[in-house]
Amino acid sequence: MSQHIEIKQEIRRLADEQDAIILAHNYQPDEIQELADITGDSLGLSIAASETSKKVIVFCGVYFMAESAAILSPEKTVLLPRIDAGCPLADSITPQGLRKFKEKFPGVPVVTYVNSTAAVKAESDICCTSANALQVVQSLEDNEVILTPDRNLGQYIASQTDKTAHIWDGCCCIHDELPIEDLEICMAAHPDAVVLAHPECQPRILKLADHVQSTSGMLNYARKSSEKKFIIATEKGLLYQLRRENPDKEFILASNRLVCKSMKLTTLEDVRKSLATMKPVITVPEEIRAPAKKALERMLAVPRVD
Ligand code: CIZ
Repeated sequence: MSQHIEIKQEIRRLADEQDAIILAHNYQPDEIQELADITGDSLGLSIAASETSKKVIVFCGVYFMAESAAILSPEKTVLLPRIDAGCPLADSITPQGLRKFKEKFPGVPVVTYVNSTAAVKAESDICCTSANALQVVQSLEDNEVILTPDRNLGQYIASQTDKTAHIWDGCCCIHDELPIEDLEICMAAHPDAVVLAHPECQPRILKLADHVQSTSGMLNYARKSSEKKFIIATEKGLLYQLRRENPDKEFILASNRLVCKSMKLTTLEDVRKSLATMKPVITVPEEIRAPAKKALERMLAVPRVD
């Protein structure tokens, strides 16, 4: 414990020295979220990164998130303490794969979830998050859309709109593989709990949920709700913020399988080392950054509803 205090003090000293802000995604380990200046979802953090006056962004999350920060803030130094923190969902689609998919549906706009690489965003017309996907799709005049890369989010959005959706077959294995039996056991043990599920879960899980929400949506919902007990069907890390913000409420993880190894890679020592060495720096080549930024900015012009 005293070791934690010392390393946190050292990180704070280095952050001041380097003029750095530390951002942590909602799925990061508890001690990283505790250390961070700001916690949030990937888009919220990238917006915070673009608005800060700090010169250095330490992004505790996975690769595509640091890329989004670099897309929106090319003048800042973006550090990703664990260069090996990837995202299987983002890796489920390549720019070449998307180009081929687009050829099947000429002229149909591509809506790409922010959980994607910069190169895939660059091939897209507009981005979306799990919090604003429906608003983004509805904001388009077209009656047909291509939704990438998450098939569960795609199917959920398609079920909420009259538009024809062509959906890429990717998924977040953590959400997709949530066993329905685990949720059912949890619901039977806590019949008085409200079930909040992330739209990256399979449709059969979403059918059992009282509300389908992004991570920021779940945080808002729990904050405002007069209910006292919640079953949470998303990555375990979100429980840290939910419990911190709502000490009078109970939060139960729907399954102990809801743990993303990539999200849990970052340690305090990684953050310390990253600030001490100013590595690894994440940059996005300009020919990818400019069109990817366009897709992100087009999304940012659509009002965000949580
Ligand atoms: O976009 C994000 O940050 C993720 C991974 C999930 C969410 O719902 O916020």
